[in-house]
Amino acid sequence: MIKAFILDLDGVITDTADFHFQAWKKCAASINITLDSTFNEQLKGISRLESLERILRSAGRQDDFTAIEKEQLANEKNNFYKSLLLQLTPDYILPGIRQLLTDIKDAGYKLGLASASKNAPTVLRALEIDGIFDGIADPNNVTNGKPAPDLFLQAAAKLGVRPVECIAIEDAKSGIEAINEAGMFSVGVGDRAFVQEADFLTSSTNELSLHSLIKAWQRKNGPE
Ligand code: B16
Ligand code: MG
Repeated sequence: MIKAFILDLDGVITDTADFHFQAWKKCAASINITLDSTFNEQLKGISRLESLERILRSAGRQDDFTAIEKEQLANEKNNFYKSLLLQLTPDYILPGIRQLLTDIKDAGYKLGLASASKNAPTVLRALEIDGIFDGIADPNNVTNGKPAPDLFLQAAAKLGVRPVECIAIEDAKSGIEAINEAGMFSVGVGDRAFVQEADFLTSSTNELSLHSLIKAWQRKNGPE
């Protein structure tokens, strides 16, 4: 039986992925590393410090900085990212998502968030949807980030539901792996190449209706 829906934030509810990319590009440029959008795909869903490690490794520079210097670089990236977030308004909610959130709540399902972002509370406030979630996983409080299942399992625990009772939605390869590992029904949004391991694929958030998600779950699990 479906009891809850758990959503990713960046790339599913809002497109802050481009802000992350701009901030990492600026941070990387300060140490003479050039980032392109293809490489950026590998950073989606990945924690701040692990993202920095991946950027340094991509340029063979992983041993050039101390832990303190890495912390400083990650802080600089975050400060720039936060300055970009100041322009965020409810207009930044991706197409179809407001209706989906309303339909989930109106139908009596629990609503959870599983974002790797420590800025998630600020983003939700700026989008004016911070009050509607029944459980929000805390990335400060998990052992492993995506692709490990920890954030999704913590969200389900906060909602008081079992993983098999959850439909979870992600835009990143690491996120789909996390959902599958958690034992939830996975829904991938966006470029097929990155979310092909999902139980159900959609090319844009516009296609995420409550009806279509329930139908997809039933095709795999049988009628509720
Ligand atoms: P922060 P999600 C992830 O959010 C982003 O996709 C990823 O690019 C970012 O590095 C990560 O959050 C950490 O974000 O630096 O704000 O803590 O997709 O899991 O909602
Ligand atoms: Mg995402």
